[in-house]
Amino acid sequence: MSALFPPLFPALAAPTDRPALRCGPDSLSYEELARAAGALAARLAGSRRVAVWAVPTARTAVAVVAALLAGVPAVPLNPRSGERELAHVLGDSAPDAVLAGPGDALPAPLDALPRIDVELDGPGAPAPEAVDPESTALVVYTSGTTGPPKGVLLSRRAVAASLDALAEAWAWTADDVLVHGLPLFHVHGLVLGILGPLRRGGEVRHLGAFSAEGVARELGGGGTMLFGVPTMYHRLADALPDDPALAGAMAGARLLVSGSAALPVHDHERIAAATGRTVVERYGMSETLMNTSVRPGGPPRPGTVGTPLPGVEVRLVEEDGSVLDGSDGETVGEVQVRGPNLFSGYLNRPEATAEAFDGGPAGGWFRTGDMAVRESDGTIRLVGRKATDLIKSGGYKIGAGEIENALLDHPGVREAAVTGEPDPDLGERIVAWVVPADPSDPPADGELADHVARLLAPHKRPRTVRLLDALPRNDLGKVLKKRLPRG
Ligand code: MCA
Ligand code: AMP
Repeated sequence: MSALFPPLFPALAAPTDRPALRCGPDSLSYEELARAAGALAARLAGSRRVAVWAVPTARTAVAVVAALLAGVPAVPLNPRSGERELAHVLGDSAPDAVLAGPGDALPAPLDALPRIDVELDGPGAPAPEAVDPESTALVVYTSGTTGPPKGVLLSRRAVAASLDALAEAWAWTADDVLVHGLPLFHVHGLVLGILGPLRRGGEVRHLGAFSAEGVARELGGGGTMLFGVPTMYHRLADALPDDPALAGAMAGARLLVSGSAALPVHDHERIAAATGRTVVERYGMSETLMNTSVRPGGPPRPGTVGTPLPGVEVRLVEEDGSVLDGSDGETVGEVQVRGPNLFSGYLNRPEATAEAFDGGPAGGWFRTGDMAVRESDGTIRLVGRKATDLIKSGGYKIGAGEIENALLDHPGVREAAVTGEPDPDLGERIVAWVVPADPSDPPADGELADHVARLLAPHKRPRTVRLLDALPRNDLGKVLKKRLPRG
């Protein structure tokens, strides 16, 4: 059976005392990880689906690995989820239990679920991993333009295929030591940042929280690779001129990788000037895992996301449905993707799943909604998104509609529209345009941000609130966001 279904983590099948992961005060070798995750996997056997309280700790990694060993789909929860977002994710995914560290305080909606404490030691022998590759490994929630976030079903096949394609493109091996400080409830931090090194049999050092000091310490102390979102590289670029230790550590790394949003050319240049190193950009999505990457060692291509990864087909499709065959660097088309890296569908959303593919989820092309051109050498350059109501802030994808609905639930708000504006640190910042219920007594500074953070999540809070007498609308009453005054 295991010959038919190769394990996701070969290094856990025959574990050694090589380091596997380190996060804050906790570190685990492959033997220790196999014992801890094996013991927990045995307790999960027979569960339909489990939630994981995805704080940035070693216990989160143990919990997810245990679920994967047991063949039980894991739903990582943002530990900063507000009450509405958490209720939605729990209602939609209906987990049997929540896995959390013994010391973690869980909010009330989780009281209704059995809690399973994640321990870092355990007697367990590694669970035999013989699970159908098409079965769901993870359910990751991601925002759309309207409505609450959708659960993306990621199969074991997709996870394995995408991580192996990256390994080939980046020559990523068991000798690599990955450093990052990404959140563990999205694809970037969890799939690439935790499952990636563990699949290779290498090491991951998670910073707990991102900081330039942490990057300097861990990259300077044996780290070989760094993963981050552009906001993190922007902050590193700011710190570099006054921090020779950071510059030395980054200069010594084998690979610096940025993704989740575009890294501005100016930040590429600042990092290259201070470290002599080029940041490699790769392009992915929760639904597709990784699609393209600039190849290390090849010519630096700031502003592009490189060429398709092994096994991934990428095409650009024009408005009228015709497939672009040229590479003139000018004609814009929607990026559509096909390959073993694709998700299996949205949980409980057959219509949204069908709409997302040209040709259906089985073997069809996934419509990313990203717009791009193809350069003469085949590299893809992303130039925008089809939906203006999707905002990328700090590398998080955030739907304007979700925030507008939350704002409209505040008693001080009569009308609301949300847009993204360029921001040098976050890429885009969320701006709320609000018509107050009582113009003589509008909501106080910070009140609407707190309200959105409490209902949804802090990263979805508006960073700027602009008060208006009325929103610009067309004859049918639709808000014309393009007519909002520039800030
Ligand atoms: C501030 N805070 C609040 C409020 N205001 N909390 C509650 N209510 C408020 N009104 C708190 C925050 O929780 C946080 O607490 C602190 O103040 C700072 O928050 P914030 O300003 O949001 O953080 P930041 O410093 O701006 O964060 C920047 C960041 C972050 C670290 C770059 O945006 C980040 O981690 N981004 C990564 C996103 C990511 O991984 N995306 C991948 C998805 P405290 O200080 O205690 O934390 S994309 C993906 O997966 C695809 C596949 C791909 O291609 O990668
Ligand atoms: P998410 O749904 O949160 O996984 O975000 C996926 C989106 O992030 C993609 O559709 C792109 O718009 C964006 N993205 C990811 N990587 C890059 C990149 N290297 N450059 C520009 N945009 C990116």
